[in-house]
Amino acid sequence: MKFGIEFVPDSNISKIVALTQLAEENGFENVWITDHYNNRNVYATLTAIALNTKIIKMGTGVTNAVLISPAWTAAAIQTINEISKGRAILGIGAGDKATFAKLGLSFEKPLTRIKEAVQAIKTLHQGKKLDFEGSVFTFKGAKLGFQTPKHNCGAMLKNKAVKAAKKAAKGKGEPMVCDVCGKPITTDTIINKIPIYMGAQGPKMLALAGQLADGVLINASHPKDFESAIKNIKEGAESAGRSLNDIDITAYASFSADQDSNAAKNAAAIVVAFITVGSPPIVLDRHGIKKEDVDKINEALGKGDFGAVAQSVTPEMFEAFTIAGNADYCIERIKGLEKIGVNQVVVGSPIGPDKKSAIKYIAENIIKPFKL
Ligand code: F42
Repeated sequence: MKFGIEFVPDSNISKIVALTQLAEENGFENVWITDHYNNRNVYATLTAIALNTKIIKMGTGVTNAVLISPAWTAAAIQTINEISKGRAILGIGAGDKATFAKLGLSFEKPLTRIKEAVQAIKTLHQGKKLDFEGSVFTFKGAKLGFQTPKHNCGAMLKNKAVKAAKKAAKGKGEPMVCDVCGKPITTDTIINKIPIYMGAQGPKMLALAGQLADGVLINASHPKDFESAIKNIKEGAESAGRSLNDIDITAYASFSADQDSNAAKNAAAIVVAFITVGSPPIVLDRHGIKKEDVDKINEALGKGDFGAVAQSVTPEMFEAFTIAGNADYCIERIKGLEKIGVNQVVVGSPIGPDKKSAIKYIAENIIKPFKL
């Protein structure tokens, strides 16, 4: 099991950087930064993280292809890959419908849009010229002006190593030797690729991720929601001649840990309330959540009474939409996810009653036991 952490850049970037450094020191492998137009910019945040960390991998969690052209996204994440010395991951999804309405943008053909965007970004990352006429995007000879090639051992490569490999492939001269693994750098051992993860919930989007993506970020925390999701991903993967093992299945979960279970739950109550009211009836039914209980939350939200909102969250809602409790409880929940095929847990909002203490608590009492 891998552990990642999510931050929403709704506070000063220096604070996000400090929390990421703490996560890095404490064994989290990935940091994911959410992307909404009204928060600090995701790439500015990732730049600051890249310059101030050493090993943690970093991704957009997730950007979209409605507000931003795939060509712009391809260059932006490749820039982060260069600054971070090969640690970037692209997370991309259909985007937030409610936000787009505020910006006067339409949300047409989300599935087709993401499919074309991911294909375009892959081509651009390979350094190829993009000539493409799709039903959403058209590209006429677009090409990125820079590359971030890696050796297959993970080491970043300089241009002269790539040039030498190309010449050697034509029988002109010898390839250079990698400083890190000591093996020759040949055209066969050069990787021009940034992992692409798709944010997905719907059956078709999950299947598309199975066909195209290196990983899927699924906004859920209960095994019941992953059972059908993994089935959809598997179908998509198999239709493209891939295996489920090729895809990093990630639980992008609301999480709240503290040695005091009640404190952990209280910290998660508002997040759970928002997930509940935003969930379709099919998901509410799956978890036995009654309509009248959801109505109580909506009523309290309408009055702006957040105390009543938190009080209205039922045990079924906590169970369905968050992993909140002490370490023993969280470990049991993560084991349940692992059993059905989840490979990565992203510890998302609220993380705990106090983010700093929660990161240390999770590292010591949850990540360590998993790594033993
Ligand atoms: N959104 C953000 O804007 N910012 C974030 O930081 C963010 C983070 C995030 C993290 C994890 C995650 O899973 C999602 C996240 N999201 C974030 C939300 C994400 O951007 C998507 O909105 C979210 O994943 C919803 O996607 P979905 O998988 O439910 O897909 C929607 C669009 C859907 O309706 N899917 C249907 C399905 O079955 O999967 C397919 C719909 C379809 O087939 N459409 C046709 C087509 O061509 O697209 C057209 C149909 C027609 O009639 O027009």
